[in-house]
Amino acid sequence: MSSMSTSAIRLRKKKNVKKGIQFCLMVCGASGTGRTTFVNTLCNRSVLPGKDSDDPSTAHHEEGIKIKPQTIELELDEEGTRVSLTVVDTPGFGDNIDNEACFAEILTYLERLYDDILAEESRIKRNPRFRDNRVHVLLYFLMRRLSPRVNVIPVIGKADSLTPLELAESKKLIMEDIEHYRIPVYNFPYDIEEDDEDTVEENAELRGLMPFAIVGSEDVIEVDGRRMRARQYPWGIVEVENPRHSDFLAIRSALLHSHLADLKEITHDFLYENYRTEKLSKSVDPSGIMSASGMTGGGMENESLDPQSLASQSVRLKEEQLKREEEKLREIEIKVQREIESKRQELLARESQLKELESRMGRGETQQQMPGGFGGLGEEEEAEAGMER
Ligand SMILES: Nc1nc2c(ncn2[C@@H]2O[C@H](COP(=O)(O)OP(=O)(O)OP(=O)(O)O)[C@@H](O)[C@H]2O)c(=O)[nH]1
Ligand SMILES: [Mg+2]
Repeated sequence: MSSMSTSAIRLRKKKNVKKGIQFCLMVCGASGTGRTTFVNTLCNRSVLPGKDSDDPSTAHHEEGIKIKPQTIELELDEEGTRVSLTVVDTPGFGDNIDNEACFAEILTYLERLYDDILAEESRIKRNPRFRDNRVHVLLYFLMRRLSPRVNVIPVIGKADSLTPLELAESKKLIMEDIEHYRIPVYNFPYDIEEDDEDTVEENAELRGLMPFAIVGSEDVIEVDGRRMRARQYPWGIVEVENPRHSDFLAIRSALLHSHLADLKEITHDFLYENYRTEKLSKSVDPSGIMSASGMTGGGMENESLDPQSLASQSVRLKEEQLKREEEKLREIEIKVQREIESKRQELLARESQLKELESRMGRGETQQQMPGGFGGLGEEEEAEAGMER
């Protein structure tokens, strides 16, 4: 899916230069895990404000989660490729004793944006200023509950606080958990047969890095005459963009260059499409299709919600919906045909009555006409008329 011909890439670039391509990233994780610093490092400027230190008198209050979208324009390279990036921060996530409400709120947020698109799509006259705010990727880990609605990429924040051995071990354990619990994550999908060699190699490499080790910094430091984002410690310097220190470069180029289009495509073609089908089939038939397809609340835990199964589920739901609509149409058609047939019979009867009346009039039997005009003659009157003749 992420393979693209060079001319397509060139064309996309050309388009993007003119008009910033729109992309939305959500960052999710407990307080202090480095979300703000990562976003500011990614955008190379202060997008999200730092946190004021907690007031000890209120620090124990559970504030719940706040969902804060913010849009900035980014110029990516010397060619002037622009991205209109919306960053959605989720302060307060995971800070409560019971975090159920956080998941529910994020889910409601993701679904509300899908509902906005659904409503916009069904308008007769589209709003030219409508902005698609759907979230294309969510950065954090172990987000099984949210995966059916958004591309999730697992990351380890503040990776420099782990020794290389600890980091390798953490990565291994997290991937084992993801596999064991079959948590659907965006795993840089590729097809060895269909995709070109470069795409396969690039995606396999990115998949191998998961979960991405992230180091962020608000400071720009001069190292060997070059100014760079880095973290300075008494014992040395951690360079954000040094692949030996962190996977920041890999995740940045995946998000803002190589996989931006793919993340948007999956959001629209699978995640949103699946939501749309669920929603529409719910409104067509609230009786049981959702529970049958395993896509209701509990269905979120469904183990096979990778893009492929989402797609086939979506197709199946659509087929079922179409079948029901076809049946309804067929019923209406039969009803209409019956009505037409009965009207035709009625008309034929009237026509023959009319003909008979005309022939009688021709024979001067007009006085036998019924008082009601073309009401026709009953059997009795007909018999009477026959007797008079
Ligand atoms: N060692 C290290 N520290 C980091 C890194 N990124 C951020 N920090 C530090 O971790 C602390 C919290 O970082 P923030 O970016 O504010 O974390 P946050 O997730 O936005 O936290 P809240 O907004 O409070 O929920 C700050 O002191 C940062 O300097 C990193 O990559 N490595
Ligand atoms: Mg923050």
